[in-house]
Amino acid sequence: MSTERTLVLIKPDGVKRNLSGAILARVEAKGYTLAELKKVDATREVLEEHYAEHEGKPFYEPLVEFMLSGPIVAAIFEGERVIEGFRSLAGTTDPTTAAPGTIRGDFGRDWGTAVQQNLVHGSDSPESAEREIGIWFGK
Ligand code: DAT
Ligand code: MG
Repeated sequence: MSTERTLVLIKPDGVKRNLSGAILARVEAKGYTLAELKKVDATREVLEEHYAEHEGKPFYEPLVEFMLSGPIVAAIFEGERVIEGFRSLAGTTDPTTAAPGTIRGDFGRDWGTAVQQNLVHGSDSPESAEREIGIWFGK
C-alpha cells in the first residue's frame, strides 16, 4: 500500500450549480486529504492536453466546449488508494444511470445537451494522475 495523489475537477456544471462544497465535503468525509485547491478558467490548450486520449471521438469537441463554458474547481486529494476511491465516489460516467449514493448518481442527470454534464473528473490511474496534476498544477 502506498499513498497516492489524484486530480479531481469539479466541472463547470458543478460550479454553476453551487455544488463545489457538497462535492468536496464528500471526498473529505471519506477520509481523503485536500492537498491543493483552486478555481480556474481553463484554457483550450490545457483542456486539449487533459483530454488528449479522447481527441477524434465524436464527443471530444462538445466536451472541450463544455469545459470552457465556466470556471472549474481543481483539487489534488491524497490518501491510500485515493484514485480508485474517488472514482467510486464519483460513480459511472453517465449520470443518468450512475448509482444513487455517488456524486454523479445523486446530483447529475442528462439535461438534453450534447455532452454529458457529469459534474466531476477523477484520474483513472497513477500515471494519469501524475500527468494530469502536472497539467493543472505544474508539478
Ligand atoms: P470518465 O470521466 O468517467 O473517466 P471518460 O474518460 O471515458 O469518462 O470520458 C471523459 C468525459 O467525456 C466524460 O466524463 C464525459 C464525456 N464523455 C465520455 N463518453 C461520452 C459519450 N459517449 N458521449 C458524450 N460524452 C462523453
Ligand atoms: Mg476519464
